Amino acid sequence: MYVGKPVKRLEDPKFLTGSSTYVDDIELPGTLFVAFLRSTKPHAKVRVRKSGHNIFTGEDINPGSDFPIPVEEVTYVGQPIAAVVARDRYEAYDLLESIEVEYEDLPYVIDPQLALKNDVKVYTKKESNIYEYKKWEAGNIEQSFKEADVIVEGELYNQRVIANPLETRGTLAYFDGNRLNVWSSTQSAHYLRRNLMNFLGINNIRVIQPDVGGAFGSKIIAHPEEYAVAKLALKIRRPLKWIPTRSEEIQTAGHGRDKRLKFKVGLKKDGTILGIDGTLIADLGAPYPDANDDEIGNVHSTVRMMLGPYKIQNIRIDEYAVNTNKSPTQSYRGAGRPEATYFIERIINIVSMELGKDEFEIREKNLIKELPYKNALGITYDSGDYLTLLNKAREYYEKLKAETQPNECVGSSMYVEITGFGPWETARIFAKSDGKIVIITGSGPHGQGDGTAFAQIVADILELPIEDIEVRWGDTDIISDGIGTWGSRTVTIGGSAMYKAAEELRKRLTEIGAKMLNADLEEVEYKNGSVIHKKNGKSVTVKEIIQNAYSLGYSLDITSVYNVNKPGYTVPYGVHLALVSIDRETGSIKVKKYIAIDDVGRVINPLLAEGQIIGGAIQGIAQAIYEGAIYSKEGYLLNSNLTDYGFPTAVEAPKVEWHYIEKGFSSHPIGSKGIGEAGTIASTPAVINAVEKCIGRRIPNMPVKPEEAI
Ligand code: MCN
Ligand code: MO
Repeated sequence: MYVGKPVKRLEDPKFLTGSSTYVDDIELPGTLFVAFLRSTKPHAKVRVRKSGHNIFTGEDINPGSDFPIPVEEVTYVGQPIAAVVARDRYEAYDLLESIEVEYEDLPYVIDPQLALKNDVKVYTKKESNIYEYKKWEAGNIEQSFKEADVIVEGELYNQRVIANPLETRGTLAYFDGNRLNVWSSTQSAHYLRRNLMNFLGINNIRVIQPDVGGAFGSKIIAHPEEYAVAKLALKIRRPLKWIPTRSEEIQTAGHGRDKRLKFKVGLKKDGTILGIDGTLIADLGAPYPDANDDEIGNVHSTVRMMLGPYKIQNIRIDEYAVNTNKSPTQSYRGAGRPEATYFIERIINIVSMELGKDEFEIREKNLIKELPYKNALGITYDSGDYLTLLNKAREYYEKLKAETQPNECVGSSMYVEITGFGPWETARIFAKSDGKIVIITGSGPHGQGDGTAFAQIVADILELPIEDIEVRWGDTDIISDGIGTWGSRTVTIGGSAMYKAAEELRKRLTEIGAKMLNADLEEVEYKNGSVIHKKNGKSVTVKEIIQNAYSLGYSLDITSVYNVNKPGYTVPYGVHLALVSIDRETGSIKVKKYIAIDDVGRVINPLLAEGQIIGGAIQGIAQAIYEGAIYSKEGYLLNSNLTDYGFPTAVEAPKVEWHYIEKGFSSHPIGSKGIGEAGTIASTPAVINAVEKCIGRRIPNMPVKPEEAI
């Protein structure tokens, strides 16, 4: 059995030996380089002077519309407004400087709370800045507040952070006279293909996802530049490559979170939470349909998961999702759930400080103890044992507390989150004549290691050594359709599709084996990679079966689709702990130790899962104490480079210890739940809660500044 074991990543040899291939490594003869001119105004009427045949504007790409490239009106600094095509990137960036642009300034609004007033329009062609107002209500909040002994109020801001994967976005597009070929640093080849088909109005498109150096949600949607490069490739008929600079990347892609909650919570003296009343303001940044549609789903997740693992029956949230003249926000690791967990777990800490009680006591008092459970806003928590995990975590918490020195505190957070989204995923499996089994996923892993997990699953079903399995993905030509890698869905949903395809292949191999043994199906069994006659003991190996399949009239090429039943997600949970040390003279904060205890159902590969927790935790720790997009009043991102933007490195990384229990399996055949985002979701509040305890004052904003920690 491979499932459950720490199998080393099959992906790694090529990365470790430097033989991986990212978009920028692909060289096609005659490639031209594309660069984008970007708006220097937060809001303006714009006119780009076309002073050469190699300068292209919105009119060339999307005539008559401001999307994806504006023809008339820009709405944020950094928005692409024209493209140049040149022999190389140096010539391209030089050419950008020669373009003349006329701006006619329009009033702009940077602060979402001001934008809500609608005094200044973010985009003159939109009636209101409010993208969505929604009232969420369950139970009876007024009544619950009447019954409360204590009411605690506050405001919490989950700031705008930037995904910043090591590899920026990037696209190479080439129309070969027959079809459009697009190599892109994306989280899904098939999803990008669908987007390009819609935009370009042609179907003959092949999308290839080469090796991708991280994405963290920022490469789900198609960005304006990806649409533009594809369109220009059709016009110019030369291979076109676009690779943004790091600053362009930080300025314009992967912005996430940016949600503010004003809350009132009603409590009994014993810590029972009766109800939460609040106003949520989500800053969507500038209008861009792909990003805004993506982010609004995350806003809903924030509200619906804000009840955490607690049986709170009364809630009322006024949700405002509002546009501003800043870069659009979009999915960023956790996509709405980090904000939800942040809000509820910060409330738990604040309340425990107000009542003078231990936070674990408050948690236990309010904890959901029987599952499945439907929360007041309709989210079903499918399985697990929250109390057992909480108690186990409490032991680690006490141990960590015993280790603390002066000016050190232990913070904690407990999360539930939604993962493993449907509605479906595909898997293809085929046998090669050399006896190797090729498996292909319709999803798009980009660093997580799902390929290794898929090979483990298939090797177990076919009872073959993992070395016999070859894993592929990331090309719309090799599998008919697919969804992608996000929402911590890939191993659970993509893995279930693999499971289904492998079972089907095993059945077919057994059938062919029986034929070769001149036996009925009931007379044989599949075992250890062979089909064996139960009575006479004769057997044929998978390799022999593969070599005879075609002459016996069988194809060994199967594509399976795995469909997800309602509710269409599965809910892991866990408790994370951060031991934080503060230098009260300099205000410097360090996370010294980090312990995570999770239940993600069946752990397919503990090495991969632990890696996700380590990386995720560091990302979330960085949000608490290092990161944040800083905008000037005039709408300029002030920290759009790696010197100014707090980016965690190994130096800042604490030792992360990971423990897991397997109490809450999902209903999917492989029993797993997602873990790809859990670290990011749980760590931020754990760290802030620790800092808050140490300095004894409420922390409304992140990252915590040194002057606030003295
Ligand atoms: N795993 C496991 N057992 C489980 C759950 C997961 O062994 N019960 C393993 C899987 O085999 C896989 C990894 O953990 O290797 C993550 O699996 P899963 O939770 O299914 O998440 P996805 O593969 O769908 O990854 C998406 C998730 C998201 S949404 C973001 S954002 C994110 C993340 O993964 N972006 C990442 N982790 C990232 N890691 C890297 N290196 N780069 C990114 O861009
Ligand atoms: Mo994601």
